Amino acid sequence: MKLDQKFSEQKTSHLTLIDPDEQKPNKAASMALAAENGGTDAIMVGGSIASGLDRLENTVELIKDKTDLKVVLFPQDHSGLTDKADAVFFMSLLNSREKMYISGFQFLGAPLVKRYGLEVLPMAYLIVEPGGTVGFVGDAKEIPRDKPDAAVAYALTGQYMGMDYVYLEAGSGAEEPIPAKMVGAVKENIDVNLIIGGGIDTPKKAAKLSKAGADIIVTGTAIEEKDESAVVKKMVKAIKS
Ligand code: 1GP
Repeated sequence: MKLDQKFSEQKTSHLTLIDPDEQKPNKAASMALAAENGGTDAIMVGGSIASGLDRLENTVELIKDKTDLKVVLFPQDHSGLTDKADAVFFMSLLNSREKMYISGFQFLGAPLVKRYGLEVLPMAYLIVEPGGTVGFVGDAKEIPRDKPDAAVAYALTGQYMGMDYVYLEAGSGAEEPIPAKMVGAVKENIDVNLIIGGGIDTPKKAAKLSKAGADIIVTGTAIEEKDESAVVKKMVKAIKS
């Protein structure tokens, strides 16, 4: 089944983010296996800093060897692409000040996406304060946490440009995730899938954001730090019940 179909059919989905730069491929694969045992729906592979093609490809290949999960790329630029994956979030960082993050790296990567035959999931990527590393790297004009209307306007911009996914990103390891009020306001106004990530490190936070309207919850840091399978199991239970 295509990932897009899976995401549309499920009430709330859970994605586990693995940054190939953070650990060796065999460790990444065992994290993915633990996440699969915990009930995650797919693995996202990517990060703010390029990992190198060898590391990226080995990571994706080993994850696919060890699990039955689909791998969706979450590329920082065209160097985050590989034909070993199943799909790609073809993303534009709409609130970047740097045009390379809006359409430049996409221009460089699009022919590769076509040649690799990846399932394409078009996404509007929006950075909200504090934004973390990705806000800095992506030269984002971060959406203020107390301005849900600005998030709604950007999310609608993405939808009207034809994107099927809107991702509100607080930044990996953010102290607090996207405010529930902002999630609710965006959900109320868009008709496409809403992805929420950054700083979701407890099942309670995940449940709150799912209740507020997130269609997909992304967690990364939480499984890097604790017993992966148990953490994912609790997160998944919290968002799907
Ligand atoms: C980062 O939103 C993701 O792009 C995940 O964030 O590492 O805080 O879970 P965390």
